[in-house]
Amino acid sequence: MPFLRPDRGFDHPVPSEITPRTLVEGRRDWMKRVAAGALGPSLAAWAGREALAQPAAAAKGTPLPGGKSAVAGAVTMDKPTARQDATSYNNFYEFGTDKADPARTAGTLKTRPWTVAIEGAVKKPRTIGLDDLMKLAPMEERIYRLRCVEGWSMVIPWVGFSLAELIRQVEPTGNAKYVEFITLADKAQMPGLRSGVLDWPYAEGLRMDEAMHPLTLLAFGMYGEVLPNQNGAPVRLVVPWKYGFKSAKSLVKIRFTEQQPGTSWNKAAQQEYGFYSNVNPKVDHPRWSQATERRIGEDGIFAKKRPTLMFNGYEAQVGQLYAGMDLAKFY
Ligand SMILES: Nc1nc2c(c(=O)[nH]1)N[C@H]1C(S)=C(S)[C@@H](COP(=O)(O)O)O[C@H]1N2
Ligand SMILES: [Mo]
Repeated sequence: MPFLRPDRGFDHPVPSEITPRTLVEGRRDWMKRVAAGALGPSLAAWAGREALAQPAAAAKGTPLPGGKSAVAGAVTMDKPTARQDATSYNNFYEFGTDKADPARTAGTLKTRPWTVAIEGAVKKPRTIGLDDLMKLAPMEERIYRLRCVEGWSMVIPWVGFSLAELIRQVEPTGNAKYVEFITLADKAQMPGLRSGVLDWPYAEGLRMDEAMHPLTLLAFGMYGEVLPNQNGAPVRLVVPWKYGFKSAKSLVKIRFTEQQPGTSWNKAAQQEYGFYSNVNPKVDHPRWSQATERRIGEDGIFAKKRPTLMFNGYEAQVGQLYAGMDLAKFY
């Protein structure tokens, strides 16, 4: 991104050196204890459907289990990134531009009460409270690769449901060709807004068919718990075949439009960040190659980088959305 080098690993704590509390350990252990009733009846209930009907206040570490997903490509076999890494090496410029800033400063983000306004070209515009939004469809666990445009990647187990579930309920009109995503911009809660790095509020967009694709996720949790603030609490977008900046955090507005919406990163550096921003090893960023990536926590910063996959490995699922398009032109 304009003020960042593709690899800032040298400036920051090396993620692999942080003692990991892995997803696998943490979650399996938690599920085992729930199954054994060791946490008592009230907590065991959290693991069941009641938890989805009555989401808890978003206290730190609140369990948010997701069921098995039937969506093709929803669960990668790649080893999940340690939770500690995924929650301490973040891009969330509203809380600072250093990778360690969001985990340090996002505690001020107030995630309740929270509403998301749905507006524009829909028959049923409405403002939905977080609790109602969370009940809109069953939560699923999706284990996705996340590829940042800066050249690093992670594997994150999200909890949420397809954005398509929400879109169907608000009934887009024939004029809805694109979807714009607007995130919270509140100076009182977000120290990073004082910097002019980006045009706030952070805004992103998708074409309607991309937004309707079952892999496009509205996420409320990760690692079996509600989202930590630094990862975009209480609700964010996750678009696994696009560079990470398309996955807007802390959403407050979803607007259906006829024209392609502007996006914050495109406005900041048009020749560097296009509207589509599909992960593509053959189309380099003007200032660095996109052919390879460093997997956070796994490879170590001196290890050989791994090849970046077309559409981040989701080509079988999403390739047809771009049939006939010149992806070097529509980057
Ligand atoms: N509102 C907002 N959303 C954002 C960003 C941001 O700065 N502000 N950064 C993006 C970038 S560049 C990436 S790589 C991902 C990082 O998500 P993570 O910290 O949960 O891994 O969030 C994206 N969503
Ligand atoms: Mo990113």
